[in-house]
Amino acid sequence: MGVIQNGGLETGDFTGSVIDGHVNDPVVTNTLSHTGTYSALAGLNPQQETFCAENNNEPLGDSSFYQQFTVPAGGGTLSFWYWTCTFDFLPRDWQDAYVTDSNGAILQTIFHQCSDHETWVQQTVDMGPYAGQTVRIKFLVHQDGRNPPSDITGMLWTTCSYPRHAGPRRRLLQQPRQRHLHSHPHLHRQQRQRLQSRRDLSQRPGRSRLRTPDHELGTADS
Ligand SMILES: [Ca+2]
Repeated sequence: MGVIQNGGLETGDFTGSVIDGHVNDPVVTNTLSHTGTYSALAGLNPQQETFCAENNNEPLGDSSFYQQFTVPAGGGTLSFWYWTCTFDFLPRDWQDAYVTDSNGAILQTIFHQCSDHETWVQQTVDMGPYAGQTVRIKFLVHQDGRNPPSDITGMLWTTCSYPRHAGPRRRLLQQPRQRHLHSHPHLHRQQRQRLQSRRDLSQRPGRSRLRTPDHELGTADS
């Protein structure tokens, strides 16, 4: 299980996330999915059945939601897909994605735009700068309520993935260990074999122990 909960919205609701921008409330919808059935929609006006169309019912305000999680020690890369629609442009309406701290203060603006992709776009975020921190990934759509003519803006979000054990952490732990083994030429043959067999064990899938305690290597010269 990854760090992000319900990343594909497949519960059909916002389980794992918090809605904090209520104009209008984001919704989980099966109108347009990437993989699976559902995606989350911020902005537009789904409460009045307006989806990517000009119906003179654009609200004025922010529609947003976030998910809070603790970034693993190895950082890693967060990935998500989004889909945008607009009849407006900056600086009147916008579609934003942020990394914030646990108080909601913005640490990084992933994007700030008013785009009309009308196709799924993948976005990745390097979480290395936030290793070990509790942060939020947040999605926000602002609409300026200009009617008529309505120039409405929205964004869908889905399929957010972020494995708990990111690749860089595993590599960082293995590299020093291998150097350590080869830097001890005076190890007895039995000790070398024992260490080699432990390394083989540690590389089996599902094995979590990645390093031998230093004291087990410390008998080489005695
Ligand atoms: Ca607008």
